[in-house]
Amino acid sequence: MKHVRRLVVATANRDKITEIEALLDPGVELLERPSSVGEVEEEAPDLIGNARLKASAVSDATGQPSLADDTGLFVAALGGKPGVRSSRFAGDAATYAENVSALLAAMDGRVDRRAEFRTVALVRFPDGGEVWVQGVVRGEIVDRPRGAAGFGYDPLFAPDGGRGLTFAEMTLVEKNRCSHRSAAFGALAVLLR
Ligand code: ITT
Repeated sequence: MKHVRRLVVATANRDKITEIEALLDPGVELLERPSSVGEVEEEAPDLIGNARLKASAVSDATGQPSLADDTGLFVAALGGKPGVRSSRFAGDAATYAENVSALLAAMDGRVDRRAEFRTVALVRFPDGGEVWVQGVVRGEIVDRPRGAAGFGYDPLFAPDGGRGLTFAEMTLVEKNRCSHRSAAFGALAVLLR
């Protein structure tokens, strides 16, 4: 639909950017988020809304197309939590380790361990146009953290078809072959070619 070569990245999370860099077409250059754009309050009720808030703030400030990734872990037994509040499950400014502990505690004794990661990847153009896609991976919450790779909830999430390994027990290349983020960015690449 639009042939895009350069995108200003709207996410501030370095761990997500590392995965995105490996997923984008080599012909697409990612430009750093300008420090003049302050932190954007993620107050929308869904991933698309938050992705749009982040990308609009950056494309408005730079006059360039901007790329946002908004991701959440949706756990069936918790009615979809932590969901859009995944970064703040254990409280504002929670660390990854605190969120992992809070999720393990919330899952204590639960038989239904089904969960899914969802990523919305959204590109906002300076004229206000946008394209977005969603990638989903289903799996389950394991009963103790396993693995040291990845970030966030990776030590607790074993994707379906992943030989029982958690994302944190996979290399970046393995995670990027089957993750929510790779599904989203694969679909986005087709739209931007
Ligand atoms: P930005 O707002 O700067 O994009 P963020 O960390 O707030 O960064 P998200 O709202 O998209 O990003 O993600 C919410 C949380 O979900 C994030 O802090 C991680 O704890 C977790 N998360 C996101 N992607 C993940 C992944 O691939 N594996 C494990 N956890 C992930």
